[in-house]
Amino acid sequence: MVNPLFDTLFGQHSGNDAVFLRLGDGQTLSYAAFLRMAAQFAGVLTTLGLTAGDRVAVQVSKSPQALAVYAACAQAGIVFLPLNTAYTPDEVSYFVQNSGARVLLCDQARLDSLTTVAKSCGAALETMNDDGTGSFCDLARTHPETFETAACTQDDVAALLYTSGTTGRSKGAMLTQGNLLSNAQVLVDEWQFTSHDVLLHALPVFHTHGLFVASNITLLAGGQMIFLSGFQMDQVIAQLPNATTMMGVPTFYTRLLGDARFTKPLVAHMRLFVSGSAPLLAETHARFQQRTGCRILERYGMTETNMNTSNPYDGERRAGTVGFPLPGTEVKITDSNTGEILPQGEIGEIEVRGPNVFKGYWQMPEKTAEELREDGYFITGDLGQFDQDGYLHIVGRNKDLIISGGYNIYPKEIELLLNDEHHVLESAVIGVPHPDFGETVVAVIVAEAGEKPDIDAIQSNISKSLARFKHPKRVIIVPELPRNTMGKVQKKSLRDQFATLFTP
Ligand code: MCA
Ligand code: AMP
Repeated sequence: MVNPLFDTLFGQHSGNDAVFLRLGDGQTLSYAAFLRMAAQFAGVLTTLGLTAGDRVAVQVSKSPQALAVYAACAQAGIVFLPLNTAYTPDEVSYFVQNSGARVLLCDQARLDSLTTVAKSCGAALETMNDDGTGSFCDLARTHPETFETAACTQDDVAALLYTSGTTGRSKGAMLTQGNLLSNAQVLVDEWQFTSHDVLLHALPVFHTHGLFVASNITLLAGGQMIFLSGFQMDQVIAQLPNATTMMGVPTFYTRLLGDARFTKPLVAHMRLFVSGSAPLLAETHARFQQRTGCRILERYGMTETNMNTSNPYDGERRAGTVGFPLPGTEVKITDSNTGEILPQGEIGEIEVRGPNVFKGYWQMPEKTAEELREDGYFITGDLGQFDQDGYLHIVGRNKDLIISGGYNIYPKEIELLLNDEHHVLESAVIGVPHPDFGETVVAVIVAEAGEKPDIDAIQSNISKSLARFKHPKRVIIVPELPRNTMGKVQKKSLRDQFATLFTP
């Protein structure tokens, strides 16, 4: 095989006129047409001077073209670096600079704000809009619809996905062809995907869930995706009758349960609903079953590892658990201090090892060594325990992380900005329960003696640097932060104090 990822996921469909993508407006795109577009994109990237191993940063709205850039990168051996469309130019600047991306692709609407970023990072800036227009797409039309697939090995890096850290800045997780492929193969088998499946795809395609889990599985199985630009309730309700499966973050399912049109007859034909990226409350699981008769299948993954565990397709899907280790993936629960394996039933650090586990962080050997053991186990930062039947329960986090609507938010990043604000002495950013997003961001600040920080000004300053989903939904001034005897801020105490800000 010349290029395992491309040949297995994409190349197998060459000349296949079957439908791959169904769009919200009723248009369809065949596998063959998708591959012709990808070949043209690979041609453009090569003409722009990129060769195997180079990075292309992509901050574009969801569209078939956006997904075809991923295919083009795979075909040309180029490293795909997708970016959340909510990121501000400040945030994008870091990713482009850190990765050394030679090309930055963006929507026309962001061209002005990203011109300086691209220039200062030495990257070529091209545009790609979700309607197929833009400078990159124009260039593509001048290229042949075939491209000679670059030779790659399973160990070659296929994608660089940035994930924030509890200290300092984001780290680029290097995912190899083998990481992506092995996980897709396991999940197709475990979740019984076939060419008859039609996946309702309302997730973004810049994170593991929508990009790799959903798309790679469909590609491997040769099925179809109803490819919506995002989670818009009317469209989801309208398209559910045409789908056989759906994947989502818990917010999708709580929102569906809040809509009276979401009924048992509407989804009676559906064979599978998958949830992940954030904890699905056992209560949501139960309400979903009551409403639809279906039990959601919850699984557990990370950017660095793809999917690690899953509830069974056949067999009991146990609410409040993330199921069993996937075939080929080992999961152990260890003592956070000693790294020793703990007896069954005890709570400890979740560590995982397998072909799904990433190669390391881009140009950060020390960070890699801190989290990826020499024997291949990755220390996830999640706390869990196995029950008597072998189901994994995630019971907490050993990392200071907030997950809002499936997006990860690292408090440290926000605290650093808050601490620089006028009249702010110090701050603590916490996640509190939220009915829609699961958790949401609250900033607790202490004012300098005798001063009164201007909260509106603080919010406005933060919005210049950070993506909207990271903005504190509330900024609260307190006289002092709770600390333990060692002087460490007790975030648990703050979380308890503000637990009911958004929920009764
Ligand atoms: C949008 N907003 C958010 C979020 N999304 N705020 C906090 N958290 C969010 N997740 C902001 C908007 O900017 C807007 O701000 C306001 O909230 C309401 O927007 P709304 O239109 O309701 O939101 P939406 O566009 O419907 O988006 C909500 C969403 C979306 C559909 C839940 O966030 C989403 O698609 N999440 C999926 C994330 C995902 O794919 N995660 C997988 C990561 P304002 O109105 O104030 O301007 S991969 C991963 O975690 C691992 C590997 C795994 O296991 O899968
Ligand atoms: P990310 O960095 O976006 O890859 O997010 C990975 C994190 O999401 C994990 O370390 C977990 O904390 C969390 N996560 C993913 N799936 C689940 C799940 N089913 N239940 C609880 N947490 C989850």
